[in-house]
Amino acid sequence: MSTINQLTREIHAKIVYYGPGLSGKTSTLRSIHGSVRPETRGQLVSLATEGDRTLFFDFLPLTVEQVNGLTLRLQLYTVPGQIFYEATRQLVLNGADGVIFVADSQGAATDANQESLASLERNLEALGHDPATFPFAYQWNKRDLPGALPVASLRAALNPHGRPEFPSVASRGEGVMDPLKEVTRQLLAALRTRPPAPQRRPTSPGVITLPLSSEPTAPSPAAASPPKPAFAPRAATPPAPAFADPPAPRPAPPPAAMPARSPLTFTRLFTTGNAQLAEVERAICEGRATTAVRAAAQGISEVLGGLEVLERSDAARAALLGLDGRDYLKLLRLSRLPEGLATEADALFALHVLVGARLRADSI
Ligand SMILES: Nc1nc2c(ncn2[C@@H]2O[C@H](COP(=O)(O)OP(=O)(O)O)[C@@H](O)[C@H]2O)c(=O)[nH]1
Ligand SMILES: [Mg+2]
Repeated sequence: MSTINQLTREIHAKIVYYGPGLSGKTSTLRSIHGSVRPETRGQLVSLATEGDRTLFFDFLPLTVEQVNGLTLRLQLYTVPGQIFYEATRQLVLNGADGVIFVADSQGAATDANQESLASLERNLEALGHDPATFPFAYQWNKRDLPGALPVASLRAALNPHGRPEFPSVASRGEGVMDPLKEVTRQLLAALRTRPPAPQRRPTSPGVITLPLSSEPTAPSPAAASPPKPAFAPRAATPPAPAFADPPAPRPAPPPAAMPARSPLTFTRLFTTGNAQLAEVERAICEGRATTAVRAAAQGISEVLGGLEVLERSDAARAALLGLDGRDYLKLLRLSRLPEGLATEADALFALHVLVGARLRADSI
């Protein structure tokens, strides 16, 4: 889910490259990394790759352009293609604002393309996205190979609704920017035209969350709604309301039921696992900043450890969860400060990171 940080004037959005194994997703990120100006890109991180195969995911942070004085920061992810990594794909897709489907153009890959597209549709629906409006483009890759099918055949098999599509030769860096520009255009258009949705959860301080696309909602039972056409063109369906069936507002407790001086606490956001959070808050109130920072780092570690994914390292899990890498690294640094050196601001920052991580983990 994209966010606008009013303090830093930045829009953050996540774009996921989806497709079968070996279709060219990692090559696409490598080519993008190699073709943009160094100052606009971060490090390309490929996690646990074995030879040519991406076992977990690749990640590339990119600063694309200035929009109305706001800096657009994109996070590009790829998913692992192999069938048995479905859980990792779901996690990577969580919070995505747009998807580029990288198809292998070769005739032999037809089944794999179709299976991967079906998996994408399933996972987007499970996240509550409306395929008709979700920012999306196809990248027909490996156009250079003699076994490549005509684009018309790929379109007939994979793009019945005429969503935007682009040919590419990712290994030579050809055509990789066009689908990225197109999906970025779609998600910015969604940002301009959609009013902010009612907030269902409090967000981190200083961060406004906007529904760039249909916002992920809790998975709904498939039987409850009729199947929707995958990636139907925008014009074919009327714009769906952001929340077709808005949840009833939570009734406020009667004032008499509130303790006279109820302390403000984030633990009310969560029904379980509050010990660490309460410890951070208590330490802040008592002026024990170092304890608060260390307890928050411990809390984050517990959140990451609780994720049901194959990744072992906390850093990989933090990236999957969508934690801001700089925040995460800063918290780790603060937690290693000698006793007495952390400030109240450090402790409040640590609390903010922990609450953000808990909210993200809760939304999975
Ligand atoms: N001929 C050709 N090979 C490609 C192209 N894109 C990727 N490859 C090759 O296909 C293999 C798999 O690519 P990779 O990017 O790792 O696929 P991924 O599994 O989707 O990440 C690698 O050997 C690439 O060099 C392309 O456009 N043309
Ligand atoms: Mg790969």
